[in-house]
Amino acid sequence: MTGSYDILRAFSGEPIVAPATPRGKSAIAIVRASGEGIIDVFQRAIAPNKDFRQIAPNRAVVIDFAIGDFSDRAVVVVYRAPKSYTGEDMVELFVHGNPVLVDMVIRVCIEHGARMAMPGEFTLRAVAHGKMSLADAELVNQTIEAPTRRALVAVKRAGRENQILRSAKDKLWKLLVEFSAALEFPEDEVSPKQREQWLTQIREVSSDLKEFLSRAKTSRVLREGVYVAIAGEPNVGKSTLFNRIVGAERAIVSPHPGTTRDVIEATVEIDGVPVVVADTAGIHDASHPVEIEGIRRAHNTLADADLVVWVVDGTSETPKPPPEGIENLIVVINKADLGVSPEVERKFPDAMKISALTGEGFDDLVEKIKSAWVDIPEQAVIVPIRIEMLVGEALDYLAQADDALQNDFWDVAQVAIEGADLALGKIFDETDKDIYAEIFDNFCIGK
Ligand SMILES: Nc1nc2c(ncn2[C@@H]2O[C@H](COP(=O)(O)OP(=O)(O)OP(=O)(O)O)[C@@H](O)[C@H]2O)c(=O)[nH]1
Ligand SMILES: [Mg+2]
Repeated sequence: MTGSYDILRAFSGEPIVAPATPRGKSAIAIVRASGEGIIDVFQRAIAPNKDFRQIAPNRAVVIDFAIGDFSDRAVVVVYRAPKSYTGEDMVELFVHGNPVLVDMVIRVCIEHGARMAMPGEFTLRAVAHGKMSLADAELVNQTIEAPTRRALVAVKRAGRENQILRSAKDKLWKLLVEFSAALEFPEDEVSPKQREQWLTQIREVSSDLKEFLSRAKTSRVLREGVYVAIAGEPNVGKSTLFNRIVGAERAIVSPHPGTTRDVIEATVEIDGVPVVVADTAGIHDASHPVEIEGIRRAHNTLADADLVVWVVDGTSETPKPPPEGIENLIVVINKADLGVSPEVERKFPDAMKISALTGEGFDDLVEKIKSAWVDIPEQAVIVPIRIEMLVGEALDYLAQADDALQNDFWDVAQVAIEGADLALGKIFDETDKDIYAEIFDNFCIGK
């Protein structure tokens, strides 16, 4: 991935252009452009008779434009450096949402000196011009990627709480200065009181970071979602249950055992978490080759799932238990409307009883599914894995520093505090080119 993304080109300020809206028919499509001379490029490319320098910045203006023998009307907004998203001169053109037209505009801009933007290059340029920190830029992407309302709120909260990380870094920096000054004079014994103060400071910072990290870790499920597989013997009502969870007749239901063969997936939102639910083929000793393949796929799906709902037919005289080794499992007795056989009662005394047909017990099952993943804290934050890892790294260093201080290993403590400070610093300002490439390669074109 890295290597293909050329950071230095982004820093060059050369004019770039890209679609800012997804490809496809839409009411409006936006072409976005930035860089040195971009306003001039646009004028020459699409409206040579209009003096773009006369257009007031940050205002939407209607213009007539032409590309070859095609002409149309559009809305244009011109921004002047440094008052723009990227900090450079920028143009945004709002055209009718036809992808052919978007391509034409982009091509003609390229013919007049712009180049196609790399993914996230607008945001990268914003970082380059001090418009936002690297952590802010990552939050821009997380905002776009957040799959649910709850995830969005958690991303925004992380943005506000970046302050926690910044102030942790500031405290460490101050501590480092104080500490290094004291070490300058090794002949002066460090007083026990002084040492206690340093330890207290380190522990305060650690506990702030730990608290932040724990909220980020348990929130990951908001961003990534969970995968729930519905499994069981044939004809127990898996597809009926699946359809009820999804709220639509997605899977075929029939009284014939062996109806479902392919794995059928659908995404629903439960409690702000994106949940992919999978219906699978009934597991038993099959002889039909298509069914055998379906069962093989069912087993694979079970292995991948974060949670398995094993469905048992309550009326069965010979109910089978779920396969061994499933970590996260809920057993439900279905068809409770028809009564439950003594054998089922005996084999699954703790299982909940539902009727996928009538909906009886269904809400309890959803509650149970919800509680199967870790408790997501009220104050959930979603941060990129990169930030999680750097905070974790800082915490490791602080633990070392704590240990070293207690044993009067001053030099070791100093190096460890430096390490923690450096790790936190990287959250906002990274010097490694490859890391930039990795971050921005994941952005949309035009962002
Ligand atoms: N009375 C009653 N019938 C149910 C219930 N759930 C499903 N059924 C019926 O049981 C039969 C099988 O249902 P499906 O949902 O197709 O079962 P399945 O487990 O997906 O079956 P396969 O795909 O063949 O493995 C159908 O006739 C359903 O109408 C229930 O809760 N109560
Ligand atoms: Mg089925």
